[in-house]
Amino acid sequence: MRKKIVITYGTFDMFHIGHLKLLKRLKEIGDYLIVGVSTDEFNKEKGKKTMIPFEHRIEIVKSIRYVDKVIPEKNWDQKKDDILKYNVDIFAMGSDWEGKFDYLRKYCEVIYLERTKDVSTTELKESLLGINELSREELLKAFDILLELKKYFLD
Ligand code: C2G
Repeated sequence: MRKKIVITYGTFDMFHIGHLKLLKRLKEIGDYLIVGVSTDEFNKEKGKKTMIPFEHRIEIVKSIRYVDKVIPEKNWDQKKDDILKYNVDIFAMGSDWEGKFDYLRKYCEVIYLERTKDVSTTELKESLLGINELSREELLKAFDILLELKKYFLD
């Protein structure tokens, strides 16, 4: 029986449980999962700043047990060609993209799966930056105390 082929696309920056759950669910839906990973150049076009370079992001996605094939996602328009080239049965994205790719229904089934709540690359980045901010403030406070101590004991 012919394998049911599923395709999805994404940046997969700072790979997290939301990405993993999506890929896991997609592999449960089909038999063969292709993932298009956005190149750094395409992310610039998407206006998306990534922490992790493309070569690392695609390597990580390739090593996920649910993923059978990875391809670079270089532009918005390659989806139709990819769907035809790889005989894709289902195009799937997380629900934040609901409706955005319905035009692909001409070529294959299009589904949108519920996004995993409370986790996103943006939140991860903000919490990391938050820690960074905190340490800068803490450092400045510590320097002030050290200066006071120096004045008191050494001057
Ligand atoms: N996702 C999810 N749950 C999250 C975060 C992301 O289900 N908490 C899903 C998104 O809906 C998307 C996939 O994981 O289907 C990859 O997310 P991103 O890396 O943020 O992808 P994005 O930058 O939205 O690029 O042409 C399509 C674009 O390349 C999608």
